[in-house]
Parts: sequence; structure tokens; C-alpha cells
Amino acid sequence: MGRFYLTTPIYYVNDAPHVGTAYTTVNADAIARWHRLCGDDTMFLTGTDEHGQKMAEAAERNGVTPQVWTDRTSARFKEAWAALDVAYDDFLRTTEPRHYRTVQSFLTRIYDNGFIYKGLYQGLYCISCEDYYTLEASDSGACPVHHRALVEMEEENWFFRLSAFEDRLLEYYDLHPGFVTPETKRNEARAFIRGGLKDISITRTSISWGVPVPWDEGHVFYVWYDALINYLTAIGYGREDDEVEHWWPHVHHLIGKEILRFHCVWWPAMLMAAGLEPPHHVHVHGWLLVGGEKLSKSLVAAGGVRIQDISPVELAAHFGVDPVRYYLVRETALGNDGDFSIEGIVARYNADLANNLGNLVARVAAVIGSKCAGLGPAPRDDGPLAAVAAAAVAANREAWARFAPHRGLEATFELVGATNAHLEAHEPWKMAPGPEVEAVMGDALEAIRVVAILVSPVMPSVAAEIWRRLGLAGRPDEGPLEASARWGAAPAPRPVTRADALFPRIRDDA
Ligand code: ME8
Repeated sequence: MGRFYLTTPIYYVNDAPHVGTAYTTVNADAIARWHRLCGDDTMFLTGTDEHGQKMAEAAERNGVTPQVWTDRTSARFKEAWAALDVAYDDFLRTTEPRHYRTVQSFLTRIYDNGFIYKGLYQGLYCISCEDYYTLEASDSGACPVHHRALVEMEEENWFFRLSAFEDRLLEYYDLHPGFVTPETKRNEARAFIRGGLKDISITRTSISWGVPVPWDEGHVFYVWYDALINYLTAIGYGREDDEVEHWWPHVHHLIGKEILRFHCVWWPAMLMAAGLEPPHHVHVHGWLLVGGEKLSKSLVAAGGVRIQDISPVELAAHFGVDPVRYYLVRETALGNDGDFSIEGIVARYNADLANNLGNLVARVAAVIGSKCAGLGPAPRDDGPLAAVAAAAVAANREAWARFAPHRGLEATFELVGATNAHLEAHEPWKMAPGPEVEAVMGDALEAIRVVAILVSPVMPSVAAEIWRRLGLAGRPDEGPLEASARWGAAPAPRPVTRADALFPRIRDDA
């Protein structure tokens, strides 16, 4: 049994959860569910990043204290993830006492190890990024991301000696080729390190909304520096409930491409400075963008729509939770940028879910009802679909292991397609009841059982409903996959239920 600790970034609470943050969270949830299905000892962490100037400003704008503001907005993330059926093991807020304790003890360790010193910091700061920019990297003095004016800041700060880790980081990258994926992102991180690392300022005196520096009252840690440590807080670093040895460094961080430098340069160096191993793996995904096409319809106001304006909860209410999850996992490879569109959801829904999977389940139930007296027959050991199903399981294993869940789904839907083709080739609806129709339907039924297992990490409710209709006991995600997805693993015959369409077609012009 493997050990699998997966994290999402912890999200800033100045924004409501949107399709972009849902993209990471739903994909991570599916990956965690896949590992649980395989029987791995799995822990899935998400949470909210609540300190920093941006939050303090947002609270002030809304006329409340930062604590009231973050309580309110953090709760919206929990609600959104519940609405999207995200099954995290832990939801961490950086304002929790446990996080303060871990941050203080981790950074005291780095301080004691001699990698933190006091100096004067001057630079151009973007409050939205909570990050400094050099003049060259700025857009004529404005933030290149947020297009707001950078502010000149000068502070006496504590610094982390990042420059001391250049060689060790490069060596780590060389020894661990799979540390950062995809390869292009690995190269980007290495190039950044090779370009030379400057020490970083890790404390602030200009604000008080942060984790206090234990050895220097009046200073709080810079928000990014406290945020990264969340991954250790959840496993009890520096506390009596310490599970660090169990989970570290078996960790996989799933992140968006804009926070690569923090996770692939700073974070491994911080860990080295504290005497811990760098994370096992960082997977960097691209951005979902809203293309030129208008998003229209009832969900979003036409024109000028940004990804931040699209509520994943509203999408789920409109299209169903599992179809939205399916779209978020299937449409865009984790690593590439992708276009988000309502038209894209409708197209995926109709082609894959309504016409392919939904149609298959309906057909099989109908034929078993009319030709097999509603009793699903056993599959043949050497039936034509057995090898296709085994190949789909193998392709899924390979794809999920390398953070390519869209490829897993692709393989699963090839099995769905092959099963539909099997029915079309044999036309069991034209056969008389008897052994021939039973053979054809036993194979089709078993293929659907394997499909239900394979889609369960992405569409847990749909998978459970198919399972129920197939007359199976337990749940499709019970696993372990090794045994449950074996051809012929379920008892037969079983009563098969006919019911409403799983995915009623959406009219494209609706
Ligand atoms: O950066 N497409 O938080 P954040 C895809 N608090 N993913 C997107 C996206 C989009 N359009 N927009 C956002 C922070 N994301 C820090 C992280 S971690 C120690 C601290 C996702 O609220 C993506 O995963 O700005 C990205 O990395 C993350 O949201 C940024 O969330």
C-alpha cells in the first residue's frame, strides 16, 4: 500500500471561490479519490490563506475586522467545496492556533540553523500579489499581473538566506528528475535557480495581520512565508500530534503556474534550511481562461466576464455536480492552459455523458429488462470486452499516477464507446431470449461495472447510481481497484433496474 499526501494551494479569502480555484480543487479531489480507490493510505489537504495586507485591506473596505472577514470568506470556500462534492481530509485556515504553532516552531528551527538574519529591505511591492517586483520585471512601475501601481517599500526586515541554497537546489533537481512536472515547468524552475537567487525578506512591520515572529516582537511573517508552511501544519509539525514522519516527504503539491517560484524554489530551500527533505513532487497546471466567445445565457452577465466572475456552485446547480466535475477534469490536461466556456460544458455533456455513457446504461437496462427478465447475466471470461476493460484499467493506473486524469477518463470512455459498439454489432434487441443474448449482455453489463469504478473519482454520485441500477452491493469506490475491477469479480445474475435517463440531453440552443 502506497502513501499519498496531496495538497492544493491554500486560497486567498479576498476572492470568492471561482472556476479557477475549483479547477485545482476538483482535480485534486479526483486524484485523492483515485488513490483511495487503489487502497493507498491517502491524505488530501486544502484550505485558505488568510493573512497579509490584501486581506487586511479587504476587511477594512468591508468595515469589519480581518478575523470577521476571513471567518466569513473562508466559510464560502468550505460551502463551495461541499457543493462540488470535494472530500478533503483536512481544511486548514492559516489563522488557526495550530498553524501559528507550526510556523513559529519551523521558522525558529531555520533561525537557529543560521539561515535567517536582519537587514534593510527596499523595493517595489504589489499588494494584490503580496510580492515585490524589480523595476525591470514591472510594467513601467505597475504590477504586470494586476496593473495597479507598485508601492515603494522600505522596511527593516528579517531575511531568509535563499542564496545559500542555489547549488543544493540544482543538485536536488538533478537527482530527482520527477520533482517538478511537467518537464517544461521543471526547466523553468531550474532556469530561475541558475539565474541566481537573492535572499528574501520574510517579515513585515507595516502590518500586524500575520503570524508574530517569536524572536522579535512587532514583526509578523510575510504572508507567503507563513502560507507555504501550511503543508506541515496539517501533519502536526512542531506539535504533539506530529505525523510528519508518516507523511513527509510523500507529498504531492498541485499548484497553478503562477506560484511555481514559491513552491519549486523557496519551499524546497526552506525545508532544507529546517533539515527536512524537499517535497516529493510538485505538479504545475496551467490556467483556465475565458476565450473570446461571450459566456451569455442565464448564468453570467454577457460581456467582460473573467474567470473570477464564474461561480462553480452556480454551474453545479445548473448542470449537476458530477457533469461540472467531469468537465473540469476531462477538458484540460493538468499542465496546459485551457479555454473555459459554457458551450464547452454543453458539448462535453451531450457527447460524452448523454450520448455515450447515459445511452449505454439505458440501453443495457432496457435489453436486460426485455430479453433477460431483468436479471443481469454473468460475463464470459474470454468475451471480446474483457481485454478492452483490462486495457482501460491499466491506462487509468498509468494516467492517474502521472497526474493526467483527463487521459484516464479518455481511456474509460473508450471502453464506453467499445461497449456501445459491441451492442450495435450484435443487436441484442433483435435476438430472442436465450444464451446468445445473455452472453452479449453479460459482457456489456460487466464493462459498465468497470466503467462505474473507473469514473467514481470524478463522478462519485453518478457512479454510485449506476452501481445501484446494476444491482450491486456496496459502493463503486470501495476498492481496492486490484480486486474490484477484475473482470467477473461481481456475483451474477443480479436484478438490473431501469430508470430515468442519467444525463438528459441539453439542447444546444437552450
Ligand atoms: O496564490 N485557472 O492563492 P489564490 C486555473 N494563497 N487555476 C486557477 C485559476 C485559473 N484561472 N485561478 C486560480 C494563492 N487558480 C496563494 C497560494 S499556497 C501556499 C498559497 C488556482 O487564491 C490555481 O491553483 O490566488 C492557483 O495556483 C491558485 O488558484 C491560486 O489561488
